[in-house]
Amino acid sequence: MEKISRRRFLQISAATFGAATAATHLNVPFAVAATAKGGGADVKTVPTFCEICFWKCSGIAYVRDGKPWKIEGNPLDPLSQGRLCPRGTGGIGAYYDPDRLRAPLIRVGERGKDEWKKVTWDEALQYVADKMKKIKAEHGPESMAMFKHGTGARFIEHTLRAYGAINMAAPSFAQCRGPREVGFTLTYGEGISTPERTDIENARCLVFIGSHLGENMHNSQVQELANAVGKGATIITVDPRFSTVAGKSKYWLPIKPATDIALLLAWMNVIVTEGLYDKAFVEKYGHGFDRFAQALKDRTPEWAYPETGIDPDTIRATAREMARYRPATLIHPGRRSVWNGDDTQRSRAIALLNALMGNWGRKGGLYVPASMEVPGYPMPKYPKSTRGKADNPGKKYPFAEEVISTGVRAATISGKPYPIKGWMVVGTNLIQALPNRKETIEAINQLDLLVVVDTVPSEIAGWADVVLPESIYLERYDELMVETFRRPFISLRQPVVESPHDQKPGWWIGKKLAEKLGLAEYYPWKDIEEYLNARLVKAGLSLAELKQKGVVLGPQQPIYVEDGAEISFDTPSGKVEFWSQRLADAGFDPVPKYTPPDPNPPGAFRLITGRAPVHTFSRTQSNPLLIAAMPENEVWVNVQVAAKLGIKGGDYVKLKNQDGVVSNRVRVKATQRIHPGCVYMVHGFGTESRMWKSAYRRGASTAQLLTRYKTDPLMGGTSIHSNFVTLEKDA
Ligand SMILES: Nc1nc2c(c(=O)[nH]1)N[C@H]1C(S)=C(S)[C@@H](COP(=O)(O)OP(=O)(O)OC[C@H]3O[C@@H](n4cnc5c(=O)[nH]c(N)nc54)[C@H](O)[C@@H]3O)O[C@H]1N2
Ligand SMILES: Nc1nc2c(c(=O)[nH]1)N[C@H]1C(S)=C(S)[C@@H](COP(=O)(O)OP(=O)(O)OC[C@H]3O[C@@H](n4cnc5c(=O)[nH]c(N)nc54)[C@H](O)[C@@H]3O)O[C@H]1N2
Ligand code: SF4
Ligand SMILES: [Mo]
Repeated sequence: MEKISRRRFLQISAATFGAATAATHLNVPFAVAATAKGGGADVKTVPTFCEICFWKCSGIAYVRDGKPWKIEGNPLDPLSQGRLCPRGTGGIGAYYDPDRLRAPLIRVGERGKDEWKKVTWDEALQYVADKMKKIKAEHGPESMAMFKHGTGARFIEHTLRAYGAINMAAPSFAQCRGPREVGFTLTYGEGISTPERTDIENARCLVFIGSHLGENMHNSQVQELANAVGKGATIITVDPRFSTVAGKSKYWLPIKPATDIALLLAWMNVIVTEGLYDKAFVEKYGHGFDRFAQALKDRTPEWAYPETGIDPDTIRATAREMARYRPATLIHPGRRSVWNGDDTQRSRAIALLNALMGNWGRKGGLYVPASMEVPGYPMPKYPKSTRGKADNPGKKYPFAEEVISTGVRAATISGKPYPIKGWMVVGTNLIQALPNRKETIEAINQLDLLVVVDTVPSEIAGWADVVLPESIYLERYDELMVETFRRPFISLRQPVVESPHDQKPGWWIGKKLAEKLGLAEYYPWKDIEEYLNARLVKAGLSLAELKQKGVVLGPQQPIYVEDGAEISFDTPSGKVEFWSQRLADAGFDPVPKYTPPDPNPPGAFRLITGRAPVHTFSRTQSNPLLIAAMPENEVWVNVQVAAKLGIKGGDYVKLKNQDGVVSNRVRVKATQRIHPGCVYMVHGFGTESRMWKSAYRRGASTAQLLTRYKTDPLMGGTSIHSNFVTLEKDA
């Protein structure tokens, strides 16, 4: 393995722009793929899209003497606009990761004990297929479940659906954006989707209530935020922590954690009672506004003050500031909306505050996204199941619109409504992603088969029966990327280099597994290139063109009402539901209500979490370029609190939660920048997987301390901010 130090990486980044041969493509945007000589080396450029997170920016990878050298944004790409985020730039490090899985593994010892034998792909897939056939024969195909995140899961999921599986869950619903999608759908009849339909760039007033752009590095949004700041937009940030975006704000509201609904209700109270809302919008499109206004009557800033710690004058001033710029005022809907278990109602309050601004479909608000039409490949139909999904029996969570990952886990533990005996896990590290590890391990112990498809020996891989090493994104084709955004576009992931060992792409794994299961008819194409080309030809394009450019734009469509975008609301009333009959019928509050959070136990702090600009959860923990930039996380502690505890910045502590779970040691950041009632850590660190050598026990894990969680009664989302910790100095 070639070793790259951070210093060398930075030198490379600085030197590249001067390399004339490499840079010419910037002026010739229709030929981004090229080969040339640069500084005595063979340099080839290959466009492809990133997988260091799920934003999927397109970049141009440079290959020098057959090795990945660097990657830059593809200027044709509306997501990256020619610039990647720091994680995307460091994505090259995934190729050089010393801990990469190199060959398929089958467990020989006890589960979780790291005793493995290296096997061939044929042996590994035969083993998986035999076990899957047995599960199907004994329990039915529904007893094989899947957990997934990311593009590589596409074809493995296809094989599982062909086999008859129906329980496919992504933690990115119940542990991430689920409450937001459901809260907005209940209000507007549709969600915010990915990439978010937020017109940050054109907003004149931006409100961040818990979302922390600048640390949350979703590339397009960070660039848009910088432009909005440059144009003088007013920024209001509500966060118990002085986040990066708080530093760009006119107002920082250091809210007491878990009291956001009180603030949102008070803001709406001011806007309604002072008549500051968009009356024309509400009259034309609003449903149940009078009952909504009635429900808010007593939710004054004076009422919210003792709950939130935000003084009434600030609440009024910020409410008026929002109203002043409407409809170009955007209350960012956030993304990881699972905080306290009442999150769908909080998200609905955010949806309603946006509605008062009349910003739906408006410039600087929530635009109407556009996408390309790319027909699918004709394929045999999947078998129909007569059994319902296992995650949400009796529709206990009536508004869950996707499979609840923790629901599949619960069904695996209980065997109800029917046994779940196999898990196929692709691109998600369930030990870090799901709350309460004990339950995850209890479920794993019920399984006859646990297959993990990963690129590194993550924690979940350590629990597997079979580990399948996937090629990293720079080494493979994947499904085409067709998403909704400001501008319709399509982008291609293609191999930049070959896999260094015996890793294989997801499409190959899916196809070979289907063959072993007797499901070859679900792969009527010879190889992935044939599949991709067939789809592209139907859209009037070709694989050759995409390979060359990486990204093709579709015709501009109107995304604002001003320019002729259509707006309609797919709700029961056909309008924006200020008052929701659906919620009332299901026994929930038709207008969001506030319930005070559980008080901190004496001497304990609420543990809250978020993102660091140079890491993506646990997926970058052994990327040598990114760990050089940030080797471990820190725990943020209010400086006065630290002084009282006799702790200084730079000290190492261990966190102990209310159930006695103790974390790895973690360094203290003593700062004014955090509310005294909570401590903050970036999520993803502190892995317990010994095989994952360069990640092992660096920093502390928020997930390990997440033993208690509340489940959102509307959609089954699980709260992430509901644990309390004390701090103990590490000897
Ligand atoms: N660099 C980087 N960027 C990422 C990711 C990554 O791993 N790395 N992951 C991506 C993904 S999948 C997601 S879902 C998003 C998540 O990113 P966002 O949706 O932007 O943020 P959250 O993680 O929900 O919220 C974290 C913020 O909420 C604050 N907070 C905590 N408790 C409270 C509270 O009670 N009230 C308020 N008002 N604020 C509170 C925290 O201090 C922190 O600043 O980030 C995405 N972007
Ligand atoms: N405590 C706590 N829990 C959380 C969160 C939190 O902030 N705190 N955040 C929540 C959120 S917002 C989300 S979206 C989820 C995210 O949860 P996950 O998607 O599980 O996130 P990661 O931990 O990054 O795990 C990704 C796994 O995919 C592997 N991987 C990376 N690239 C590839 C690839 O190309 N192919 C394959 N096959 N595997 C790959 C990585 O090695 C890693 O094991 O977690 C949720 N859970
Ligand atoms: S936001 Fe960053 S990590 Fe995510 S896809 Fe874009 S460049 Fe890659
Ligand atoms: Mo997420």
